Amino acid sequence: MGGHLSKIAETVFNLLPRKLQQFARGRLAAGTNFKETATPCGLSLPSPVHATLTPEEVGDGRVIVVGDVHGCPLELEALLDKCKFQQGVDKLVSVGDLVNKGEQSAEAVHLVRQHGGITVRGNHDEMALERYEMWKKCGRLDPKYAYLEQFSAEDVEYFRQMPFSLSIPSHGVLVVHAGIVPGTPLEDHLLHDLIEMRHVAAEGSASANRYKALPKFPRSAGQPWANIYNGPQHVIFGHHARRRLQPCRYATGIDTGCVLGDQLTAVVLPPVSELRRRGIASPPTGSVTLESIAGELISVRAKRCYKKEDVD
Ligand SMILES: [Mn+2]
Repeated sequence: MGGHLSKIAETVFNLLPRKLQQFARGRLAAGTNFKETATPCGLSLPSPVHATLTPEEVGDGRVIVVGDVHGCPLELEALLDKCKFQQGVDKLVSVGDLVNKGEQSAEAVHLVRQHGGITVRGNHDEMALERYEMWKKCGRLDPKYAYLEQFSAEDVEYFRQMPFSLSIPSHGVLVVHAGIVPGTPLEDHLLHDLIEMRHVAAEGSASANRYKALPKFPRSAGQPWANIYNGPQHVIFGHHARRRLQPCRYATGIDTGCVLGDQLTAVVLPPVSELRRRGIASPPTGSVTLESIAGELISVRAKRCYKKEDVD
């Protein structure tokens, strides 16, 4: 299962039209050992593709991981206030989808950058970057993406360099936008799956414990990946607003539908000194639950409903 694509096949693949590449990527199984040379929208890969927030960078501050902001800077500001975010001490991390759906996408980006935030790439960030590059190439800007006119050169570079995952070894945490396929090493994932997947299905015999990410269309059965994921890292993710908070054992989904008028949620990870005080090793051993690293959920209510409930 999961054949290895030869160098020639890889070259041929990269010559295919972008839309066809996207379609094919959505249908390749994770773990096919296929080295991607572009992002799912055919853009340049960020460097690194998979980033790490080192213990030195974490220092003795908290790490505050916020859910899908989707152009709602007022709620993000309120959430950081409620968390008593300390600039220069705490680290801000976003699970991605800073833009679209809400009314203040550019302001949301500026607010995250002002706080020195690291954003893990979401499908909407990827789409926004694609529209930007198209605009610069063809001179036409999709009116839905008019906010891109407010982007500075630094904002654009920030988007180009958004990693597809962020590992935080001090707390045994991995942040991705959408999810990971249980049992598949991070490096073997299709980038498309990391920013798009919601459900997985078993592959092969039931006892093999192998899974594959299911495409969004056609809508198919399967189960939310976080229900069967069992570590070792605790995965913090967004993307699945319809399910709101997903407090699974080894993964926590924090897209609580702010733009839909519900809540914006953060996972607050305590400083390393606090872990020590509680007798918790850093890095933690074994499979990490939110409780085992004293992670805390903090939410604020949306000021209003900016967009009607939908499926993506
Ligand atoms: Mn998303």
